[in-house]
Amino acid sequence: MKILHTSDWHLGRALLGQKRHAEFEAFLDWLTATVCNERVDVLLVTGDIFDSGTPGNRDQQMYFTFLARMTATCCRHVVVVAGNHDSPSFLAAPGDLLRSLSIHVTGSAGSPEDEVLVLRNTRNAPELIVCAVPYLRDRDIRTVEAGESVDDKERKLVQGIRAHYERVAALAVRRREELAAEAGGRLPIVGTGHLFAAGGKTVEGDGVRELYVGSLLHVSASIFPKSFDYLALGHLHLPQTVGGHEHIRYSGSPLPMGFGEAGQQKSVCLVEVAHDTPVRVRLLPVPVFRHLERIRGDWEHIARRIGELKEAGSPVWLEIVYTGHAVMGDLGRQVDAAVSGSNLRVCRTDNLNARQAALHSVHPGETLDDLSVTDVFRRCLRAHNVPKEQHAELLRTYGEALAALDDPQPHSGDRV
Ligand SMILES: [Mn+2]
Repeated sequence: MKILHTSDWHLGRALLGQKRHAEFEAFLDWLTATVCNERVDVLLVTGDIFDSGTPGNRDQQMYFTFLARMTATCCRHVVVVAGNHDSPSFLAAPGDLLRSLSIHVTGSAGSPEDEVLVLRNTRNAPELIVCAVPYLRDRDIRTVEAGESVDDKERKLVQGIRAHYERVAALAVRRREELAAEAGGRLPIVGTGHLFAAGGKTVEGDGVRELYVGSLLHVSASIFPKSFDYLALGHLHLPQTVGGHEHIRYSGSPLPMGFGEAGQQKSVCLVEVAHDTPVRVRLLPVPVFRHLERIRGDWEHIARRIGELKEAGSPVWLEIVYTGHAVMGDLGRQVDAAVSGSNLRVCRTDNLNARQAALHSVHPGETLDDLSVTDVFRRCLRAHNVPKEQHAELLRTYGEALAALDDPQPHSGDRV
């Protein structure tokens, strides 16, 4: 039996204000084709289907259209669990309707009976048990007591998560025993989850949000039941195993969520389970639907790279991070001029030089009152490592700005 595990679609998420509908649609088309080509029997989507608890109409349409297309493929069952970005009640609202199409949705944690699914083949024989555990919210697993410390809170959260998995796994094992004769062998058990496992890798700007307010809770792989043949996790956006276990995995997000992830290979997990052999996992690389690139460096480097990309003619989305020493007050305009006439799109320019702290260089015992405004400006130039040859010109311009401020005659318009 073949299971395809994916998570963290974040339908509706924009990238620095740029809508990404075309990419999401391309991904769902690719996923549909992959399910057919690989003859997938079960699809698991382990949380963060939507980026928001109140997804837009177009995002909802994309999701339901995809599910409708799944019912017309070889894929017999779809299991969807909510992540921390999803609204549990929104996701679960069409649950009864979807169940009639063999699409199982778990919004929030409830009784183990609701989460332990027995999936049956076309001959109505049991073929797989899925423990469809969603993101476990604080209120679902922990009772709050007055005066508890942060440590108490974390300990109770971990205990709550462990206890929930133990209860669900115990029921799954019981079901397996009950169904052994009917199934004609040992039924595989697959679990799901949406949480931060200890040792997990993230990258800056990948949009992974803290799970429990005021707590950096990471759970160790040891809390997961040994009876799971495979555990399909969501939440982290880089594909990875947990604690060196091949059968405990994050599929990762199919699209890079930020420029920090640009160039990372994205994938979904194709899991083959059989009655008596260990699972086999193959990563299927997700094609790049939109090239993202961060260009970081001095102006010479930025201009050269923009030139190369222009020549290649590919429609890349760019983030420009200027780190040069020379002051570039008009970075935005320079970048616009460099990309004009191409199909490059600049999503953000960041001038690190201009942002870097200017007033680090106050000496001990010295206050701003001891310095003239021109002294402060000179120190800014030094703190930014502005080349000496630019100083005279910058001091003169600064002097003009000061003179304008001292001028009692208001200039045309407002000065605020
Ligand atoms: Mn996520």
